[in-house]
Amino acid sequence: NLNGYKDVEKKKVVVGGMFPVHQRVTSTDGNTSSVPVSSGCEGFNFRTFRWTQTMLFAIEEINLRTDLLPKTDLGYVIYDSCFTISKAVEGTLTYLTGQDEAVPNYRCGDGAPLAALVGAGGSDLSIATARILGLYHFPQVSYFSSCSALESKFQFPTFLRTIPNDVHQSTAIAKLVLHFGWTWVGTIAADDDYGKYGIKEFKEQVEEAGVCISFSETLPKVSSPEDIQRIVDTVVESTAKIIVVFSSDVDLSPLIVELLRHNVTNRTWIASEAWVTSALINQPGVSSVLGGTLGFGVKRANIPGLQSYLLSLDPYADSLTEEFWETAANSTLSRAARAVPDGLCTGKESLQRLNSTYSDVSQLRITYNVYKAVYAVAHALHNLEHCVPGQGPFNRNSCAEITSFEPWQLMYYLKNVRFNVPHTEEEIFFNDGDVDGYYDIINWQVKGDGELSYVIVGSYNGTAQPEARMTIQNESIVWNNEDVEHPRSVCSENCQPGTRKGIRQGEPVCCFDCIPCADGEISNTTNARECIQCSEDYWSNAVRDTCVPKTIEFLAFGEPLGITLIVISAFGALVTIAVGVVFIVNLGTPLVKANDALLSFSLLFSLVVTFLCSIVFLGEPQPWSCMTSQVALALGFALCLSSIMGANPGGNPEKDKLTFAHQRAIAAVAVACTVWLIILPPHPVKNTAAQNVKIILECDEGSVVFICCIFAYDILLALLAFIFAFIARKLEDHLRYEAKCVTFGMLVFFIVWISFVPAYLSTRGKFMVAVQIFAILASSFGLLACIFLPKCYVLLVKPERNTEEMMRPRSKPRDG
Ligand code: TCR
Repeated sequence: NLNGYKDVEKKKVVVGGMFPVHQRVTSTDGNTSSVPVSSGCEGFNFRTFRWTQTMLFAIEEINLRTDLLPKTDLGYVIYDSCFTISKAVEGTLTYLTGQDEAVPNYRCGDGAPLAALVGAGGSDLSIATARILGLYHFPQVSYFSSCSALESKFQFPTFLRTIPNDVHQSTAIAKLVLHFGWTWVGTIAADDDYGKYGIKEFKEQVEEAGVCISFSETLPKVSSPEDIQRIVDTVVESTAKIIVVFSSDVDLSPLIVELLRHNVTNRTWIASEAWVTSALINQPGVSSVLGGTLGFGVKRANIPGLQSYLLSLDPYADSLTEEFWETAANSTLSRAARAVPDGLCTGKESLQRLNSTYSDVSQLRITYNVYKAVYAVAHALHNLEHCVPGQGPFNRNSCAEITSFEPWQLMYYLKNVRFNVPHTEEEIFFNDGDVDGYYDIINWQVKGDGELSYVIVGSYNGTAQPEARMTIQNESIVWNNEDVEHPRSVCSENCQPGTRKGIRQGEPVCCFDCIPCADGEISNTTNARECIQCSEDYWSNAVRDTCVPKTIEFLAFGEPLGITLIVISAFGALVTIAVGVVFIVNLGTPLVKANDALLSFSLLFSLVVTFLCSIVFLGEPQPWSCMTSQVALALGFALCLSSIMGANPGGNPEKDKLTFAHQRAIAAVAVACTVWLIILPPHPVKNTAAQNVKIILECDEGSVVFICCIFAYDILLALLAFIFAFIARKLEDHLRYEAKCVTFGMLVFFIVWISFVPAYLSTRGKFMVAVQIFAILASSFGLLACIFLPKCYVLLVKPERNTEEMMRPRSKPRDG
């Protein structure tokens, strides 16, 4: 007996039910000249009809039980909310007042109390009905209004539900997105509270974690082709590969149809609970678009006996079953099932064949929630009935009567109900009107025949510790491409070390350019915001991900150039010494006598000094070597040039004065140098500025002015020596030859040092030192060769020319 009582003696209680059996209301013609009538509904939904039947099944089951409400029978009255707020409100008012005679199923006229309303459908419907029911403190138990807005007990004091609050689901989706590292996602929300609140919550959670939303679209309630087309375009244009959809299947299906038409593949869809196992979406052929979808489904259960109950439906029971039968068999039910002409059905058609959505009990999720809701009401009524008088919860420990209780009294029991659901042993209780947030993670996998099957690949438990909430088996997920790897969805790829993020003006933070670090700057992490400047002695490597020590540069003794220079200068020094030896051996001979021997030796000594001081320029600069090198060079040249000047032939009358002057000058230079060394000593420095990648070790000369002065003095001496020699050129024979040699030697000296300046200025680092040494060596060799080579030639090869006579002044040149 579906809609009555089994036993007349039993007490009666009526449970209300509200289900969106139809998908929409029929549009009215807008005619205001006739009496308005409540609009009809259209679009019969088999899935929600199954829920309706499940409620009846549960009520029947409870009525048959002897342990639950043994002395009371449950009746029911069911309203169709047609997925529309106005219909839901209309139904609620009808239910509360009991006035409408046209209500099918059951008319509550015989004084049986109304227990609670199971319903009313989507969250926006429940929000509307809960406000009215709240006014009367009338309990409402919803099986699928999951919107987080309904959690406010202040606004909805008598609202309870057997579906988890969407806060859990939004958190779960956010966790899933973060789990796979997707930072660029699109969202699509239904234009109702469910979609809007769900997506809002999701966005808040992921944006906190740095995920960017590529696009946010809203699915219209009354779908227009333009709106759908716009959304399809957005999806196609966006680079986001992950799209989160918070919508009921009814609202989503037009979009899926259009996506199929445009063959929009290679996207991964994240399904909210409302469409994750929907047969309305999972039509043949959608696998190319929706294969690999991941979604969250509420707890699933098997309800034994439900399928046979569903299949044994009596087509003639009421107007809904009739309509169901007709829609399912696509024919008109003939009341007189005798003769069956074409287009009529008999009610004997096999339901199993007719419609699978209705009788498919493989994914009982919302259905199971309906079942739980009815049981929750029954248990609350049971507790109410079995209240021990004098120990009741109400005023003065009184109890409520099952035949005449007030809605708020039942509300008390419903709030505190705690029971195990038959067949599953799941324990149900309400915590502030909500149940625990437990979800299965469901993956849509394409089977061999192109059909999609739902595979559970993990779960989410909102009551667990934050780290342990989500378990997911990555390996068992099948994605929408052939890849084993999970898809990637980022706006810009990570910036590798060596680059930094460059913001794109006016775009989300997840979209950026990677800009290489500048010279001397590095970044050693991925997605660095700034490059870091290397410290002073360090420089960036080629890929700019580490600072490497700058190479230290100086002209070392060991390297080929250093060795060459040492060899040459040592050779020069040895030759000079050899010349000195030759002079000592021939000390008494006219030639040596003719040239002031002392001056010759001081000249030779100064040349040895200059040769050797070039070695001091080599090697890593040390305080002592910096001090010695320049001073020794300056003094060496000063001595050398003044000797040449003093040795000037020609019997200059001023010669003695000159010699005296230059001795004092040398002494002055020596004193000046000492002062210099004490006050502003040259010292080694690291030159990091000249070249980025190198540290050049060099000598800081202390005072540039001073060094210039000393060398200027050398140049002055050189000029004087040159001028004297040039004048002496016109003198007697052998002196003329001598003077020519000196002139030539000085010329070499000038040429070397003049060409030294540009060469020195155009080189860097250790080659500067090399150039300097070359100049020293070249000028020293030049002087040595020009001044001493002819004399040594005479002394060693042509000793016969080494006579007094040859040395004596003559009036005429000997040879042309
Ligand atoms: N809560 C949604 C509506 C909804 C739904 C569904 C609609 C849920 N699950 C399955 C159709 C089929 C979950 C709401 O509005 O609260």
